[in-house]
Formats: sequence, structure tokens, C-alpha cells
Amino acid sequence: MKREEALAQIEQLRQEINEHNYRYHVLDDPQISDTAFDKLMQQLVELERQFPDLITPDSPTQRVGGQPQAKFAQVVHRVPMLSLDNAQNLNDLRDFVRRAKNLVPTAELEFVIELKIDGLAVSLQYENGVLVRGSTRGNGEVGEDITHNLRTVHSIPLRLRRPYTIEVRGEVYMPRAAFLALNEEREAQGQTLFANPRNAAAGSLRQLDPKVAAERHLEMITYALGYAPDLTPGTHYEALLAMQDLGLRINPYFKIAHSLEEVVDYCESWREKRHELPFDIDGLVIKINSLALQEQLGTTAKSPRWAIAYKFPAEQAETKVLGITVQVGRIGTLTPIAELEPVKLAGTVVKRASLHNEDILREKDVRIGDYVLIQKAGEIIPEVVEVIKAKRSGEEKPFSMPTNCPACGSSVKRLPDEVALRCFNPQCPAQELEKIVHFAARGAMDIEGLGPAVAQQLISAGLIKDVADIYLLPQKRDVLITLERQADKSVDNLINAIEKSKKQPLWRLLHALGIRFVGARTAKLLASHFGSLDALMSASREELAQVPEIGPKIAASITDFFALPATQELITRLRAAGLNFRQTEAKQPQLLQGKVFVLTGTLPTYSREEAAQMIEAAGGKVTGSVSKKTDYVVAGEKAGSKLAKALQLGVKVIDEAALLELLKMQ
Ligand code: 3BD
Repeated sequence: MKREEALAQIEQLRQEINEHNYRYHVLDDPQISDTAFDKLMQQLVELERQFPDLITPDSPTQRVGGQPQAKFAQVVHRVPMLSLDNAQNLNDLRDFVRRAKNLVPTAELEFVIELKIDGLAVSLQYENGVLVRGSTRGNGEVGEDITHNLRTVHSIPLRLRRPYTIEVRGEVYMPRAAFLALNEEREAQGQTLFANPRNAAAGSLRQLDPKVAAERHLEMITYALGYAPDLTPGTHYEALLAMQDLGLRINPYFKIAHSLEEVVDYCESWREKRHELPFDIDGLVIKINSLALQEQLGTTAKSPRWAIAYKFPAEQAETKVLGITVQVGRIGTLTPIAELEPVKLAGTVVKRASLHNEDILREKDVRIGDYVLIQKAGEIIPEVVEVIKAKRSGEEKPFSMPTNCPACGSSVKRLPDEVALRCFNPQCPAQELEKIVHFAARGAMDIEGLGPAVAQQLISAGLIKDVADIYLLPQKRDVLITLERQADKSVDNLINAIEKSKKQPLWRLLHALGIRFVGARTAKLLASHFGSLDALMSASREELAQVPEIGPKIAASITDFFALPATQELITRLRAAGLNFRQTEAKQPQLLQGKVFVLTGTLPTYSREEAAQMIEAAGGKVTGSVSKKTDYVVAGEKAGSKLAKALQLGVKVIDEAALLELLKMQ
């Protein structure tokens, strides 16, 4: 191909890709499938490979580029990034509105209310429409240059839809599901966990090597203009629309309000509903809409008088430690757990909180009988923040970690460089229980109905000792129905789920086996690289270390695991049970190709994540908000505003059964 021809094609492809990106990230209304999009990208990559001198920094292929940075350069913000005053309660909010009214008494006040995303404030600079710099907020005057990391965020356009020179501000965050998956992976790999999505986002952007950020699922929404001479909006609302028009993603949840009452109602309406959002918010931001009034009101030393953050109180609760127990994990790790007087926190009743390990237990000095403050860290297992020492009576009993495993009695040891005590008895019943629960879990073999309680019941009844025994259960229906709480129907469901799990893809089986340092992500890499369990089992340490992202530590863990006679015996039994040991790429029919779904409320049998997976596997797309472009809203119990919006827009509302029909599953 001639150079000119390649150039024309490259430009055409970039334009198409940018347009599809805009539709996907900004309008939430994609027109092509992910596969079709990937094809366009591959064509561009190939052309750029043949003509490397035609690569430009704003090409959609150039998100992860170049070498790691040596250090972060400083960036002076052309327009300072202001702070926000906080309203801790509704009274503060009333004061804010009153003060604004006093300062501009003649004006009819209009407010824009936005969700306050709990992420990291950043600034993006575009020159002639091309992203040239991205930086942290820093102290508001000077931030750090993190362009290399921000370029990897797919919802940040590398080129705007118009050649403007402009600076915009927004928040980069990690969706909660991505945070949970990341922590799961980190746990499997023996790495320290992030405390919440905000820290995970910050940790990703604070890397010198952009490869890390590129692997993390980060998103950006923009909410303010910085230096922007090319735009002349009259209101904040118009500024938001102008940014959206340029290709920047704005938060779809905002409201224009005209009275204090409306402001308060909208803020309060998010107090509980926020747990349904796919990302964390720590409150709302209320802004006066008119830019002329904003100017009139001006700023104090650091923050505007025309905006305020209404913060939800930190979701903490006080409760009493009734006892401290010790849980034995899948690889024998002993975790101290505080058994609590039940208390409501962030929408659920909490009875237990993790004390993490011996060191933290000692550091926080948690004693039985203590009153403690607990909180949900990124909405996973609650943790004890601190002991309320003022409430001590002197009767509290200190707790020390046992010297023997509470489940099997063998002595426990703490390995050098590890924080946890561990039981090293491979036949420890507590470890077997955890292995079975992990094996059957949703992210692994997904055997519904085989949770911790049932697994314990089956072990106690002598029906299973290890994971391979699960596959003998279908022949033991008679015994199963004699068990407490196991009616005919639940037994049949369990048996069906067990049978179904035999066909799970190879990566799920690898993940389910619970090999140390092998989480879902590593399991996927291994499955696609080796193609079968047998190929993986016969791979040497060196061969394993050839696989991208598999280091010597993981490689050694895998070969050690498969070398154990107990593993070999287990694999033989799983093979006899008829489990799928091969990577199969059979693609299911794309029945929902191009259809856009929104899920809301609690569905009767599937979780929203499961339903989303099924829709996506059939070629459909699941989005978070209802618009005219939505084809179906799948509504379950306690469906809220999304259902209302659907009815308002005349979008088709269906239930789970109707979804299964669309999927030809019924
Ligand atoms: C959000 C300032 C103004 C432009 C100043 C009104 C303080 C963090 O979703 N609007 C939002 C959000 C944050 C904002 C403004 N609108 N400032 C906003 C914000 N929808 N999170 N922030 N920030 C962003 C900050 N960050 C770190 C340290 C101190 N202040």
C-alpha cells in the first residue's frame, strides 16, 4: 500500500474509532459490538505498524505509550483548582442557600446538583483539541503531571471533537465492581489490599509506569471548566453540555433545582439510593447555575461562595464486641474476627468485623466487651476502626491469638515476612470447608446453593470431605433430602447446579482449585495460553514463567501445587466426574445483538451481575442509566428511579422471566 493511501485509511479509522468511543463512553449509546470495535482497532494497529511514522500521539492506539517516567513533573494550573466548602448537615445547607440569597437578593436562584464522586480531582489540558497534559489537583495551584496514566483512561478522549484549546476538571474513579475484582486478584497474589475504590484509583494514578493504570479499570467524569476562552456558556448547565459535546463524559445524574426544599429533597433521596450506584459517592455538590451570579458571588480564600458540598455522614456505627473468634482460611490463615452486637450500617445489619491479623489486633488493642467504631471499607467486610476507650469499664478481656489451630488442633506458625499465623495441616477440616466454599463460589465454579452453611452441613453429615466429593452428591439424592432445611426442590436445584458446573470454562476450574497466587485473572491467562488442564499440568516452571505476567513466584506455586500427590489424586477424581478440562471458545448465539438493557431492583433468581453477564454473552449491552436509547429495563423487586424513568420515557419494562425468554432459556 502506498503511503498516501495508508494515511487516508488511518485517518478514516481514527475518526470512526473516536466516534464509537464517544458514543460508548459519553452518550452511553454504542452502535457497534465490542468485537466490531476491536476489529477497527486491530486494522489501525496493523496500518500503524506498517507506517510507524504516521503514528500521532492522539491516535487511539497510543494510550499506553513509552517508557516509565523517572519522576512526576510539576504542573502549574493556569486557573487554580478551588476547594469546596462542606455542609455537614441540612442546617449548613440551608445557611448556604440563605447566604447566597442575601448576597444577590434580586436574582431568582437556580441550582445544579451533582453527585460528588469519591475519586481524585484532575485537570486535563487540550491544545487545538489534542490532550497534551493531565495533572493531579495537588494543592490547587500546583499539581503533578500524570499525563502518562490519564491517557490510559478510556473515557478520557485523546482528541476532542473540536480543535479547542481548553482546560477541564473532573474526577477519576474506580467503579466498585472493578475495585472488588482488583482486591480479589491482589489477595490471590498475596499483595496488600486497597482500603477503598478511591485509594485504588489514587494508587493507580500514582505510578510512574503507565502499564499499571492501563490494567486498572478507571473512569473519568468532568464537572468544571478551567481556562476555556473558546467556550462562552451562560450557565453551569450549559458548560456541562458543552463539555459533553466536546466528547467529555459528564455525570448523567444531575438535577436543576429552584428551591431549598428541592435541593434538600434531592440530596436526601440519594442517602440510601447511593448504594445502588456502580461507584462510590461521598455526597452531592450544589452549584449556582448562572455564571454571572457565580462571578458576582466570587470566592473566599480557597473556595467559591457559589458552590458547596453536602457530605453524607461517614458510614460508621458504634457497637459492642461480644467475643473474638478465629477463622481458618483456605490456605490455613488464621484471621481474628470480632463478633458484634448486631448494628445497622450502610444498608445492612452487621454482626462481625474483621480484625485482620495478630499485629492489627494488638495495635488497635481490641478487647472482648469493648465498644468499637466499625465501618465498611469499600463496602466489603466491615472493619473495626477504633476502640472507644472512654467507654471501658475495666472488665474488658484482652484476647491473644491461639497457639493451636481452632479447627484441627495442630500448632500454628508465622512464616518470616508474613503477618498471618497459619495452620499447616493439609487435612485441616476448616481449610477443606473454605476450599469447598471457594470452589463453589460465584466467581469460580458458581454452584448455586453450595454456600458456607450448606457446605458445613454436608461436611458434618459426612457426605463430602473435599471438592471432588461434590460430584458424588447427585447420586445421593435420597440422603440429601433427609438433611435439615433441604426440601425436594432445594436438593434438585443443588444437583442441577452441580451438573451444570461440570461444563464451566477451564479458567473457572483453575481459579476454583485455589492455587496460591492464582486468581481469576491469572487463571484466564493460563487457560488461554495452555488450552487444557493437562497441558498446564505438564508445563515446567520455565515454561510457565514464559507466560506474560506470570513471574517465578506464581510459576513455582503452580508447579508445587500440581506436584502434590493429593492434587494428582483430586484431578483424577474430577476427571472421572466428567468436568471440562479444556479451553472451549464456542460462542453462543448473539440473540440480543445491539440491544441496550438497564437492570434495576432485585431479580428473583439471578443477581444483577449474573443477568448482565448473560445479556452481554448474548451480544447485548448493559448500561447504568435509562434513556430513550434503552431497549429494555429489567425490573425486579424494589426497583426505584430507573423504573420510574423507563415508564416516563415509554421504555419497555420486563421482568426476569421475560429476559430469560429473550435469551431462549425458557
Ligand atoms: C465531584 C473541589 C468546583 C468547580 C470548585 C465547584 C475540591 C475535589 O464529583 N466542583 C463535582 C465534584 C467535585 C466539583 C468543584 N464538582 N470542585 C468538585 C470540586 N461534581 N467529586 N472539587 N476537591 C473536587 C478537592 N480535592 C482534593 C483536595 C481538596 N479539594
